[in-house]
Amino acid sequence: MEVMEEIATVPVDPARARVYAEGWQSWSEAGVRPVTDPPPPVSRPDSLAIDCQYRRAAPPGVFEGAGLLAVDPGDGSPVRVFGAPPGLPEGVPVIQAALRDRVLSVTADTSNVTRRSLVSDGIPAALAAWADEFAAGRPVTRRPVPPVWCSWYQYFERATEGDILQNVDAMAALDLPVEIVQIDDGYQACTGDWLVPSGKYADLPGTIRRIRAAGRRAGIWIAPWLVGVSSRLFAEHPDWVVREPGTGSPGEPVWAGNVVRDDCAALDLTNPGAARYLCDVMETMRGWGVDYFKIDFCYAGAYDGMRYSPVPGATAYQDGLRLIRTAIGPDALLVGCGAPLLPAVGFVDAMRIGPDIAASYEPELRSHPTTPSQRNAARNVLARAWQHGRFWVNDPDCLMLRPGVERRADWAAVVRDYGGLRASSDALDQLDEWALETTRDLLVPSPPGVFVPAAS
Ligand code: 9PG
Repeated sequence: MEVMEEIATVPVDPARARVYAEGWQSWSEAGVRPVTDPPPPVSRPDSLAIDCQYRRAAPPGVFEGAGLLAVDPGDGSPVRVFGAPPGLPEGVPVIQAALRDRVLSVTADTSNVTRRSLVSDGIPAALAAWADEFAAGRPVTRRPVPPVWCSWYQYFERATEGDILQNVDAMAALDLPVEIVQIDDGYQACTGDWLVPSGKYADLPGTIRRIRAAGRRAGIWIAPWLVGVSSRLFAEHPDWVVREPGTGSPGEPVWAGNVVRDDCAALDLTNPGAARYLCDVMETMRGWGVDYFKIDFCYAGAYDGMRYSPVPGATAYQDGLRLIRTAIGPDALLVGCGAPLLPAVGFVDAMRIGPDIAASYEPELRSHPTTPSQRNAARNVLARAWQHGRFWVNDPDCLMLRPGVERRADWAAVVRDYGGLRASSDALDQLDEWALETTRDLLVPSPPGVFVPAAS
Protein backbone atom coordinates (compact mmCIF):
# COMPACT_ATOMS: atom_id res chain seq x y z
CA MET A 1 0.00 0.00 0.00
CA GLU A 2 1.24 3.40 -0.94
CA VAL A 3 0.82 6.65 0.93
CA MET A 4 -2.80 7.75 1.38
CA GLU A 5 -3.82 10.98 -0.29
CA GLU A 6 -7.05 12.91 0.05
CA ILE A 7 -9.21 12.47 -3.06
CA ALA A 8 -12.40 14.17 -1.84
CA THR A 9 -14.06 15.96 1.02
CA VAL A 10 -17.77 15.32 1.41
CA PRO A 11 -19.91 17.58 3.62
CA VAL A 12 -22.26 15.33 5.59
CA ASP A 13 -25.04 15.48 8.15
CA PRO A 14 -23.41 13.38 10.90
CA ALA A 15 -26.80 12.37 12.30
CA ARG A 16 -28.00 10.88 9.01
CA ALA A 17 -25.01 10.16 6.76
CA ARG A 18 -24.11 6.54 6.00
CA VAL A 19 -21.08 4.77 4.56
CA TYR A 20 -20.64 1.48 2.71
CA ALA A 21 -17.09 0.09 2.72
CA GLU A 22 -16.48 -3.03 0.60
CA GLY A 23 -14.72 -5.82 2.47
CA TRP A 24 -11.63 -7.38 0.94
CA GLN A 25 -12.91 -10.92 0.41
CA SER A 26 -16.00 -13.13 0.69
CA TRP A 27 -15.93 -13.43 4.48
CA SER A 28 -14.89 -9.83 5.25
CA GLU A 29 -17.41 -7.48 6.82
CA ALA A 30 -19.49 -5.35 4.46
CA GLY A 31 -22.51 -3.19 5.12
CA VAL A 32 -24.04 0.24 5.26
CA ARG A 33 -23.26 1.88 8.61
CA PRO A 34 -23.88 5.29 10.19
CA VAL A 35 -20.98 7.63 9.49
CA THR A 36 -20.45 7.93 13.23
CA ASP A 37 -20.10 4.14 13.68
CA PRO A 38 -17.11 2.78 11.73
CA PRO A 39 -16.39 -0.94 12.26
CA PRO A 40 -14.00 -1.78 15.10
CA PRO A 41 -10.49 -2.44 13.72
CA VAL A 42 -9.52 -6.08 13.19
CA SER A 43 -6.90 -7.18 15.73
CA ARG A 44 -6.75 -10.99 15.62
CA PRO A 45 -3.65 -12.25 13.73
CA ASP A 46 -5.60 -14.89 11.81
CA SER A 47 -8.25 -12.42 10.76
CA LEU A 48 -5.57 -9.96 9.63
CA ALA A 49 -4.04 -12.68 7.42
CA ILE A 50 -7.39 -13.95 6.15
CA ASP A 51 -9.88 -11.09 6.00
CA CYS A 52 -7.78 -7.96 5.43
CA GLN A 53 -6.17 -6.50 2.34
CA TYR A 54 -2.37 -6.27 2.85
CA ARG A 55 -2.86 -8.16 6.16
CA ARG A 56 -3.40 -4.80 7.79
CA ALA A 57 -6.32 -3.37 9.76
CA ALA A 58 -7.96 -0.02 9.06
CA PRO A 59 -6.94 2.56 11.70
CA PRO A 60 -9.47 3.04 14.52
CA GLY A 61 -12.37 5.28 13.55
CA VAL A 62 -11.74 4.86 9.82
CA PHE A 63 -13.92 3.16 7.20
CA GLU A 64 -11.83 1.20 4.71
CA GLY A 65 -13.08 -0.12 1.39
CA ALA A 66 -11.24 -2.62 -0.80
CA GLY A 67 -11.68 -0.88 -4.15
CA LEU A 68 -15.09 0.56 -3.30
CA LEU A 69 -16.58 2.99 -0.81
CA ALA A 70 -19.90 4.87 -1.00
CA VAL A 71 -21.21 7.79 1.03
CA ASP A 72 -24.80 8.93 1.46
CA PRO A 73 -24.26 12.45 2.85
CA GLY A 74 -27.64 12.35 4.56
CA ASP A 75 -28.59 15.88 3.47
CA GLY A 76 -30.47 14.98 0.30
CA SER A 77 -27.43 15.40 -1.95
CA PRO A 78 -26.44 12.52 -4.24
CA VAL A 79 -24.71 9.36 -3.09
CA ARG A 80 -20.98 9.55 -3.82
CA VAL A 81 -19.28 6.36 -4.99
CA PHE A 82 -15.48 6.02 -5.03
CA GLY A 83 -14.35 2.88 -6.82
CA ALA A 84 -11.62 1.06 -8.67
CA PRO A 85 -11.67 1.70 -12.41
CA PRO A 86 -12.77 -1.27 -14.55
CA GLY A 87 -9.84 -3.49 -15.41
CA LEU A 88 -8.13 -2.69 -12.10
CA PRO A 89 -5.06 -1.08 -13.76
CA GLU A 90 -3.45 -0.55 -10.34
CA GLY A 91 -4.86 -3.54 -8.50
CA VAL A 92 -7.43 -2.95 -5.78
CA PRO A 93 -7.10 0.57 -4.37
CA VAL A 94 -7.43 1.08 -0.62
CA ILE A 95 -10.10 3.75 -0.07
CA GLN A 96 -10.60 5.19 3.41
CA ALA A 97 -13.03 7.68 4.91
CA ALA A 98 -12.83 9.48 8.24
CA LEU A 99 -15.24 11.98 9.77
CA ARG A 100 -13.89 15.39 10.84
CA ASP A 101 -16.69 17.48 12.32
CA ARG A 102 -19.22 17.71 9.49
CA VAL A 103 -16.91 16.68 6.67
CA LEU A 104 -15.93 13.20 5.55
CA SER A 105 -12.35 13.08 4.31
CA VAL A 106 -11.93 10.39 1.63
CA THR A 107 -8.38 9.17 0.96
CA ALA A 108 -6.89 6.54 -1.33
CA ASP A 109 -3.53 4.96 -2.10
CA THR A 110 -3.88 6.02 -5.75
CA SER A 111 -5.45 8.94 -7.53
CA ASN A 112 -6.77 6.46 -10.12
CA VAL A 113 -10.18 6.08 -8.51
CA THR A 114 -13.49 6.67 -10.27
CA ARG A 115 -15.72 9.21 -8.55
CA ARG A 116 -19.41 9.22 -9.24
CA SER A 117 -22.22 11.29 -7.81
CA LEU A 118 -25.35 9.21 -8.23
CA VAL A 119 -28.83 10.46 -7.62
CA SER A 120 -30.35 7.23 -6.43
CA ASP A 121 -32.64 5.72 -3.87
CA GLY A 122 -29.92 5.09 -1.35
CA ILE A 123 -26.52 3.41 -1.29
CA PRO A 124 -27.48 -0.07 -2.61
CA ALA A 125 -29.00 1.38 -5.80
CA ALA A 126 -25.90 3.54 -6.32
CA LEU A 127 -23.66 0.50 -5.84
CA ALA A 128 -25.74 -1.43 -8.37
CA ALA A 129 -25.26 1.36 -10.94
CA TRP A 130 -21.52 1.42 -10.22
CA ALA A 131 -21.35 -2.38 -10.55
CA ASP A 132 -22.93 -2.27 -14.02
CA GLU A 133 -20.11 0.01 -15.17
CA PHE A 134 -17.36 -1.97 -13.43
CA ALA A 135 -18.53 -5.27 -14.87
CA ALA A 136 -19.14 -3.97 -18.39
CA GLY A 137 -15.66 -4.74 -19.64
CA ARG A 138 -15.43 -8.15 -17.99
CA PRO A 139 -16.55 -11.55 -19.32
CA VAL A 140 -19.28 -12.14 -16.72
CA THR A 141 -21.04 -15.40 -17.67
CA ARG A 142 -24.38 -14.85 -15.90
CA ARG A 143 -25.50 -18.44 -16.23
CA PRO A 144 -27.74 -19.90 -13.53
CA VAL A 145 -26.29 -22.30 -11.02
CA PRO A 146 -28.45 -25.38 -10.35
CA PRO A 147 -29.41 -26.44 -6.81
CA VAL A 148 -26.63 -28.00 -4.74
CA TRP A 149 -26.22 -30.29 -1.73
CA CYS A 150 -22.98 -29.68 0.21
CA SER A 151 -21.42 -31.92 2.86
CA TRP A 152 -19.80 -29.23 5.03
CA TYR A 153 -22.40 -27.85 7.47
CA GLN A 154 -23.54 -31.26 8.69
CA TYR A 155 -20.40 -33.38 8.60
CA PHE A 156 -17.57 -30.83 8.40
CA GLU A 157 -14.19 -32.44 7.68
CA ARG A 158 -15.46 -35.77 9.09
CA ALA A 159 -17.65 -36.46 6.01
CA THR A 160 -17.22 -39.98 4.66
CA GLU A 161 -18.13 -41.77 1.48
CA GLY A 162 -20.98 -43.39 3.44
CA ASP A 163 -22.38 -40.00 4.47
CA ILE A 164 -22.35 -38.75 0.89
CA LEU A 165 -23.99 -41.85 -0.54
CA GLN A 166 -26.60 -41.97 2.21
CA ASN A 167 -27.64 -38.44 1.25
CA VAL A 168 -27.62 -39.30 -2.45
CA ASP A 169 -30.12 -42.07 -1.60
CA ALA A 170 -32.14 -39.71 0.62
CA MET A 171 -32.50 -37.04 -2.06
CA ALA A 172 -34.07 -39.65 -4.33
CA ALA A 173 -36.30 -41.10 -1.60
CA LEU A 174 -37.45 -37.62 -0.53
CA ASP A 175 -37.75 -36.33 -4.08
CA LEU A 176 -35.44 -33.36 -3.52
CA PRO A 177 -34.38 -31.59 -6.73
CA VAL A 178 -30.64 -31.50 -6.02
CA GLU A 179 -28.66 -31.29 -9.24
CA ILE A 180 -25.10 -31.07 -7.85
CA VAL A 181 -23.71 -33.13 -4.96
CA GLN A 182 -20.68 -31.23 -3.67
CA ILE A 183 -18.06 -33.00 -1.56
CA ASP A 184 -16.44 -30.46 0.77
CA ASP A 185 -13.20 -30.44 2.76
CA GLY A 186 -12.00 -33.73 4.26
CA TYR A 187 -11.32 -36.08 1.32
CA GLN A 188 -7.65 -35.06 1.15
CA ALA A 189 -4.80 -36.26 3.39
CA CYS A 190 -3.46 -32.75 3.94
CA THR A 191 -4.06 -29.23 2.64
CA GLY A 192 -2.38 -29.11 -0.75
CA ASP A 193 -2.14 -32.90 -1.17
CA TRP A 194 -5.44 -33.00 -3.05
CA LEU A 195 -4.88 -36.34 -4.71
CA VAL A 196 -3.66 -38.13 -1.56
CA PRO A 197 -6.72 -39.69 0.12
CA SER A 198 -7.56 -38.97 3.76
CA GLY A 199 -9.03 -42.46 4.14
CA LYS A 200 -12.59 -41.19 4.60
CA TYR A 201 -13.45 -42.25 1.04
CA ALA A 202 -12.53 -45.80 0.11
CA ASP A 203 -12.53 -44.62 -3.48
CA LEU A 204 -13.19 -40.95 -4.29
CA PRO A 205 -13.47 -41.40 -8.08
CA GLY A 206 -15.85 -44.30 -7.33
CA THR A 207 -17.98 -42.06 -5.07
CA ILE A 208 -18.19 -39.54 -7.90
CA ARG A 209 -19.23 -42.30 -10.32
CA ARG A 210 -21.99 -43.32 -7.90
CA ILE A 211 -23.24 -39.70 -7.65
CA ARG A 212 -23.40 -39.49 -11.42
CA ALA A 213 -24.98 -42.91 -11.80
CA ALA A 214 -27.75 -41.64 -9.50
CA GLY A 215 -28.47 -38.94 -12.08
CA ARG A 216 -26.77 -36.01 -10.30
CA ARG A 217 -23.69 -33.96 -11.09
CA ALA A 218 -20.60 -34.03 -8.87
CA GLY A 219 -18.91 -31.04 -7.24
CA ILE A 220 -15.79 -30.76 -5.13
CA TRP A 221 -14.19 -28.29 -2.72
CA ILE A 222 -10.52 -27.36 -3.09
CA ALA A 223 -8.31 -24.57 -1.72
CA PRO A 224 -6.08 -24.09 -4.78
CA TRP A 225 -3.66 -21.61 -3.22
CA LEU A 226 -3.23 -23.22 0.22
CA VAL A 227 -0.23 -25.36 1.10
CA GLY A 228 -0.24 -26.93 4.57
CA VAL A 229 3.20 -26.83 6.15
CA SER A 230 2.71 -30.52 7.05
CA SER A 231 1.92 -31.47 3.45
CA ARG A 232 3.95 -33.63 1.14
CA LEU A 233 3.63 -30.79 -1.38
CA PHE A 234 5.50 -28.37 0.90
CA ALA A 235 8.16 -30.96 1.83
CA GLU A 236 8.84 -31.72 -1.83
CA HIS A 237 8.49 -28.20 -3.24
CA PRO A 238 9.39 -25.54 -0.65
CA ASP A 239 10.25 -23.28 -3.58
CA TRP A 240 6.62 -23.23 -4.77
CA VAL A 241 5.30 -20.92 -2.04
CA VAL A 242 5.13 -17.13 -1.81
CA ARG A 243 7.87 -15.74 0.47
CA GLU A 244 8.20 -12.62 2.60
CA PRO A 245 10.51 -10.04 1.09
CA GLY A 246 13.52 -8.97 3.13
CA THR A 247 13.67 -11.90 5.54
CA GLY A 248 16.83 -13.60 4.25
CA SER A 249 17.14 -15.89 1.29
CA PRO A 250 14.79 -17.55 0.77
CA GLY A 251 12.43 -15.48 2.93
CA GLU A 252 9.95 -17.02 5.34
CA PRO A 253 6.78 -18.33 3.71
CA VAL A 254 3.93 -15.81 3.83
CA TRP A 255 1.56 -17.13 6.53
CA ALA A 256 -1.91 -17.73 5.11
CA GLY A 257 -3.43 -18.54 8.51
CA ASN A 258 -3.91 -21.61 10.66
CA VAL A 259 -6.71 -23.04 8.56
CA VAL A 260 -7.90 -26.45 7.38
CA ARG A 261 -6.16 -27.99 10.40
CA ASP A 262 -2.64 -26.75 9.57
CA ASP A 263 -0.50 -23.65 9.36
CA CYS A 264 -0.66 -22.75 5.72
CA ALA A 265 1.58 -21.12 3.14
CA ALA A 266 0.44 -19.69 -0.21
CA LEU A 267 1.07 -21.54 -3.49
CA ASP A 268 2.94 -19.44 -6.05
CA LEU A 269 1.06 -20.14 -9.27
CA THR A 270 3.49 -17.95 -11.22
CA ASN A 271 5.94 -20.83 -10.74
CA PRO A 272 5.45 -23.09 -13.80
CA GLY A 273 5.93 -26.25 -11.71
CA ALA A 274 3.26 -25.19 -9.20
CA ALA A 275 0.91 -24.17 -12.02
CA ARG A 276 1.39 -27.53 -13.72
CA TYR A 277 0.73 -29.34 -10.42
CA LEU A 278 -2.56 -27.51 -9.77
CA CYS A 279 -3.72 -27.97 -13.37
CA ASP A 280 -2.97 -31.71 -13.09
CA VAL A 281 -5.07 -31.91 -9.91
CA MET A 282 -8.02 -30.09 -11.45
CA GLU A 283 -7.83 -31.91 -14.77
CA THR A 284 -7.72 -35.22 -12.87
CA MET A 285 -10.88 -34.30 -10.96
CA ARG A 286 -12.49 -33.18 -14.20
CA GLY A 287 -11.57 -36.60 -15.60
CA TRP A 288 -13.39 -38.24 -12.67
CA GLY A 289 -16.53 -36.42 -13.78
CA VAL A 290 -16.47 -33.39 -11.48
CA ASP A 291 -17.91 -30.32 -13.20
CA TYR A 292 -18.51 -27.97 -10.24
CA PHE A 293 -15.57 -26.59 -8.28
CA LYS A 294 -15.87 -24.61 -5.03
CA ILE A 295 -12.48 -22.90 -4.81
CA ASP A 296 -11.87 -21.74 -1.24
CA PHE A 297 -9.36 -19.67 0.77
CA CYS A 298 -8.62 -17.81 -2.47
CA TYR A 299 -7.30 -14.79 -0.52
CA ALA A 300 -4.04 -16.77 -0.32
CA GLY A 301 -3.58 -16.20 -4.05
CA ALA A 302 -3.53 -12.42 -3.67
CA TYR A 303 -0.75 -11.73 -1.15
CA ASP A 304 2.01 -9.41 -2.15
CA GLY A 305 5.34 -11.19 -1.72
CA MET A 306 8.29 -12.84 -3.46
CA ARG A 307 7.18 -14.99 -6.37
CA TYR A 308 8.85 -16.76 -9.30
CA SER A 309 7.51 -13.87 -11.43
CA PRO A 310 7.70 -10.54 -9.61
CA VAL A 311 4.08 -9.49 -10.02
CA PRO A 312 1.75 -7.77 -7.52
CA GLY A 313 -0.63 -9.99 -5.57
CA ALA A 314 -3.74 -8.82 -7.44
CA THR A 315 -2.13 -9.73 -10.78
CA ALA A 316 -0.99 -13.14 -9.55
CA TYR A 317 -4.50 -13.81 -8.25
CA GLN A 318 -6.20 -12.93 -11.53
CA ASP A 319 -3.65 -14.93 -13.53
CA GLY A 320 -4.31 -17.85 -11.17
CA LEU A 321 -8.08 -17.61 -11.65
CA ARG A 322 -7.52 -17.62 -15.41
CA LEU A 323 -5.31 -20.71 -15.08
CA ILE A 324 -7.96 -22.52 -13.02
CA ARG A 325 -10.71 -21.63 -15.48
CA THR A 326 -8.60 -22.93 -18.35
CA ALA A 327 -7.85 -26.16 -16.47
CA ILE A 328 -11.52 -26.97 -15.75
CA GLY A 329 -12.81 -25.74 -19.11
CA PRO A 330 -15.67 -23.37 -19.94
CA ASP A 331 -18.49 -25.82 -19.17
CA ALA A 332 -17.58 -26.51 -15.53
CA LEU A 333 -19.07 -24.25 -12.87
CA LEU A 334 -16.66 -22.29 -10.69
CA VAL A 335 -17.67 -20.92 -7.28
CA GLY A 336 -15.33 -18.58 -5.38
CA CYS A 337 -15.11 -18.58 -1.57
CA GLY A 338 -12.82 -16.73 0.82
CA ALA A 339 -12.01 -14.80 -2.32
CA PRO A 340 -11.01 -11.17 -2.95
CA LEU A 341 -14.03 -9.84 -4.78
CA LEU A 342 -13.38 -7.18 -7.41
CA PRO A 343 -10.46 -8.96 -9.15
CA ALA A 344 -12.62 -12.11 -9.47
CA VAL A 345 -15.42 -10.46 -11.45
CA GLY A 346 -15.66 -12.29 -14.78
CA PHE A 347 -13.76 -15.38 -13.62
CA VAL A 348 -16.29 -17.18 -11.41
CA ASP A 349 -19.90 -18.23 -11.99
CA ALA A 350 -20.84 -17.74 -8.35
CA MET A 351 -19.23 -16.13 -5.33
CA ARG A 352 -19.69 -16.54 -1.57
CA ILE A 353 -20.48 -13.09 -0.30
CA GLY A 354 -20.35 -13.58 3.46
CA PRO A 355 -18.98 -15.52 6.42
CA ASP A 356 -20.01 -19.13 7.04
CA ILE A 357 -23.48 -19.95 8.27
CA ALA A 358 -23.71 -21.85 11.57
CA ALA A 359 -26.31 -23.52 13.76
CA SER A 360 -26.09 -20.61 16.18
CA TYR A 361 -27.37 -17.13 15.50
CA GLU A 362 -24.63 -15.33 17.40
CA PRO A 363 -20.95 -15.86 16.59
CA GLU A 364 -18.92 -17.77 19.17
CA LEU A 365 -16.63 -14.74 19.38
CA ARG A 366 -19.39 -12.25 20.07
CA SER A 367 -17.91 -9.16 18.51
CA HIS A 368 -15.95 -10.78 15.70
CA PRO A 369 -17.60 -9.90 12.38
CA THR A 370 -16.34 -12.81 10.26
CA THR A 371 -16.75 -15.87 12.50
CA PRO A 372 -19.44 -18.37 11.45
CA SER A 373 -22.93 -17.39 12.57
CA GLN A 374 -26.28 -16.49 11.13
CA ARG A 375 -25.87 -12.89 12.28
CA ASN A 376 -22.63 -12.35 10.34
CA ALA A 377 -23.72 -14.34 7.28
CA ALA A 378 -27.07 -12.56 6.96
CA ARG A 379 -25.48 -9.12 7.39
CA ASN A 380 -23.31 -9.66 4.32
CA VAL A 381 -26.05 -11.27 2.24
CA LEU A 382 -28.14 -8.13 2.61
CA ALA A 383 -25.20 -5.77 2.15
CA ARG A 384 -23.95 -7.38 -1.06
CA ALA A 385 -27.27 -8.29 -2.68
CA TRP A 386 -26.60 -5.71 -5.44
CA GLN A 387 -23.73 -7.87 -6.73
CA HIS A 388 -26.08 -10.69 -7.77
CA GLY A 389 -26.45 -10.94 -11.53
CA ARG A 390 -23.99 -8.10 -12.07
CA PHE A 391 -20.73 -9.72 -10.97
CA TRP A 392 -21.85 -13.35 -10.61
CA VAL A 393 -24.49 -15.46 -8.91
CA ASN A 394 -24.36 -14.51 -5.22
CA ASP A 395 -23.80 -17.45 -2.87
CA PRO A 396 -25.38 -16.61 0.50
CA ASP A 397 -24.10 -19.95 1.89
CA CYS A 398 -26.04 -23.12 2.47
CA LEU A 399 -29.43 -23.70 3.98
CA MET A 400 -29.16 -25.34 7.41
CA LEU A 401 -32.74 -26.09 8.31
CA ARG A 402 -32.65 -29.19 10.51
CA PRO A 403 -34.18 -29.11 13.99
CA GLY A 404 -31.80 -27.52 16.47
CA VAL A 405 -30.62 -24.74 14.14
CA GLU A 406 -31.41 -21.40 15.79
CA ARG A 407 -33.82 -19.09 13.97
CA ARG A 408 -33.85 -21.44 11.00
CA ALA A 409 -36.94 -19.82 9.47
CA ASP A 410 -35.16 -16.45 9.48
CA TRP A 411 -32.21 -17.88 7.59
CA ALA A 412 -34.51 -19.58 5.06
CA ALA A 413 -36.16 -16.19 4.48
CA VAL A 414 -32.81 -14.47 3.91
CA VAL A 415 -31.81 -17.11 1.36
CA ARG A 416 -35.22 -16.89 -0.31
CA ASP A 417 -35.25 -13.09 -0.53
CA TYR A 418 -31.65 -12.17 -1.27
CA GLY A 419 -29.58 -15.16 -2.24
CA GLY A 420 -28.79 -16.49 -5.65
CA LEU A 421 -27.21 -19.91 -5.28
CA ARG A 422 -29.43 -22.43 -3.51
CA ALA A 423 -27.69 -25.17 -1.57
CA SER A 424 -28.74 -27.48 1.25
CA SER A 425 -26.27 -28.73 3.83
CA ASP A 426 -28.23 -30.93 6.21
CA ALA A 427 -28.29 -34.69 6.68
CA LEU A 428 -31.45 -34.99 4.64
CA ASP A 429 -32.91 -37.82 6.74
CA GLN A 430 -32.84 -35.51 9.78
CA LEU A 431 -35.20 -32.94 8.29
CA ASP A 432 -38.59 -32.57 9.95
CA GLU A 433 -41.66 -31.79 7.88
CA TRP A 434 -41.15 -28.00 7.87
CA ALA A 435 -37.47 -28.30 6.94
CA LEU A 436 -38.18 -30.80 4.19
CA GLU A 437 -40.91 -28.66 2.64
CA THR A 438 -38.84 -25.47 2.90
CA THR A 439 -35.72 -27.14 1.47
CA ARG A 440 -37.76 -28.56 -1.40
CA ASP A 441 -39.29 -25.14 -2.14
CA LEU A 442 -35.97 -23.32 -2.07
CA LEU A 443 -33.90 -25.81 -4.08
CA VAL A 444 -34.34 -24.13 -7.45
CA PRO A 445 -31.80 -22.83 -9.98
CA SER A 446 -30.40 -19.40 -9.12
CA PRO A 447 -32.64 -16.67 -10.51
CA PRO A 448 -31.56 -15.03 -13.77
CA GLY A 449 -31.30 -11.25 -13.92
CA VAL A 450 -30.00 -8.79 -11.41
CA PHE A 451 -31.05 -8.08 -7.85
CA VAL A 452 -32.83 -4.73 -7.75
CA PRO A 453 -32.37 -3.02 -4.40
CA ALA A 454 -35.49 -1.59 -2.81
CA ALA A 455 -35.55 2.18 -2.28
CA SER A 456 -34.22 3.16 1.13
C1 9PG B 1 -14.01 -26.04 4.68
C2 9PG B 1 -14.82 -24.78 4.90
C3 9PG B 1 -16.13 -24.77 4.10
C4 9PG B 1 -16.80 -23.40 4.23
C5 9PG B 1 -15.82 -22.32 3.81
C6 9PG B 1 -14.56 -22.39 4.65
O1 9PG B 1 -10.79 -18.84 9.38
N1 9PG B 1 -10.93 -20.04 9.33
O2 9PG B 1 -10.24 -20.81 10.01
C7 9PG B 1 -11.92 -20.58 8.46
C8 9PG B 1 -12.16 -21.95 8.43
C9 9PG B 1 -13.15 -22.48 7.60
C10 9PG B 1 -13.89 -21.61 6.81
C11 9PG B 1 -13.66 -20.27 6.85
C12 9PG B 1 -12.67 -19.73 7.67
O3 9PG B 1 -14.87 -22.12 5.99
O4 9PG B 1 -16.37 -21.04 3.89
O5 9PG B 1 -17.96 -23.33 3.43
O6 9PG B 1 -15.90 -25.07 2.75
O7 9PG B 1 -13.98 -23.69 4.53
O8 9PG B 1 -12.84 -26.03 5.43
